[in-house]
Amino acid sequence: MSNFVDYVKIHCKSGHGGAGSAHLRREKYIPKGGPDGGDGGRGGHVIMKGNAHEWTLLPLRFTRHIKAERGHNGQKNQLTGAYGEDVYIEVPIGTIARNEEGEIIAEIMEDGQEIIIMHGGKGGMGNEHFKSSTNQTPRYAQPGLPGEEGYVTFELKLLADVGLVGFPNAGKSTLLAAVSAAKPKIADYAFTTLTPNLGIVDYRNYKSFVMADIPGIIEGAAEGKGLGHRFLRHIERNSILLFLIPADAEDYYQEFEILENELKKFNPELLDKDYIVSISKADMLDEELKGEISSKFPEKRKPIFFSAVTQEGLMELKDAIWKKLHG
Ligand SMILES: Nc1nc2c(ncn2[C@@H]2O[C@H](COP(=O)(O)OP(=O)(O)OP(=O)(O)O)[C@@H](O)[C@H]2O)c(=O)[nH]1
Ligand SMILES: [Mg+2]
Repeated sequence: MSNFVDYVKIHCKSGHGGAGSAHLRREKYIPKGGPDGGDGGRGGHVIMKGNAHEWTLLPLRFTRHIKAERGHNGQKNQLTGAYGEDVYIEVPIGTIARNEEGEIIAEIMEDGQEIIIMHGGKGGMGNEHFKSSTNQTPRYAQPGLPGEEGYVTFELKLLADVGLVGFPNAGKSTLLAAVSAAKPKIADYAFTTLTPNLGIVDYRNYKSFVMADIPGIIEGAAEGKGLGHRFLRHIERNSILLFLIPADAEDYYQEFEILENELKKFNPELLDKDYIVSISKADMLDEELKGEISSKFPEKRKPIFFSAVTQEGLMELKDAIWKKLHG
């Protein structure tokens, strides 16, 4: 799978309501024609709709404006104006929409689900409604009401089974590339990965799970340092986390604690998830060093050593992930 567009901002506008009609009936043989102006139609809504066949927000990437149709005006003979046509924004399941204040206004949970994110303006009432004993021929009708308008941000959180957490250069993308068909960019500089990548990992006997490679997290990420903050939210929904500490780390346990701390600061619930600790690039270590590193971690956090380059430990890693996912 390719890169993930996870976030688009679109200016949305629902339709203005159609105006009511102020028409007065005038017919040859009816001397005093009364008001017969119909109501204006409602403006079109802007509707967000779940589509299980979409996996990314990519189709919306170049959409800047979305506008629903204006309601049609009321007409004579008490004809109500037609509704403005609604516009649908089709999104993958799990997409949320936020208003300009950043508040969540909608979340799509299932296929076909529709949520109106901007209501079309109400149509105005025709003059017929304003007829009274003192005014039999009102020449007044209501205008339609304006629709709503503003920027809406659509955001898709990755729905992955396991999320990779590590400093830049820890080898996250290399691992994803080694265990799935994904082809993330790999390089020996920090922040190679700028947007998350997803890959499907085949496991014994035609089973599989989804792994998400996200940009590296650095100290201070929760406060907005580096890219971390923007992407930490991608792991909110991953069911388990895999921490990667590279074999060339300066202080293995400290690096693990920094990562843990950033996640906790961002959202303490993240650490309620099950997680696995691993040491990547294990081809750089001999058995003695492995023993030494292992001894630095508490019993229930003993790391799994693996190398994406030599494939050492990959099966053990997958077994451990599967066990956490499916007990
Ligand atoms: N020796 C060795 N080198 C590795 C291994 N895995 C990754 N590397 C190297 O480590 C460097 C960083 O790898 P990436 O996979 O790009 O690291 P990342 O964690 O995705 O980095 P960011 O995207 O910047 O967060 C690259 O030069 C890789 O070739 C491994 O198993 N063994
Ligand atoms: Mg990467």
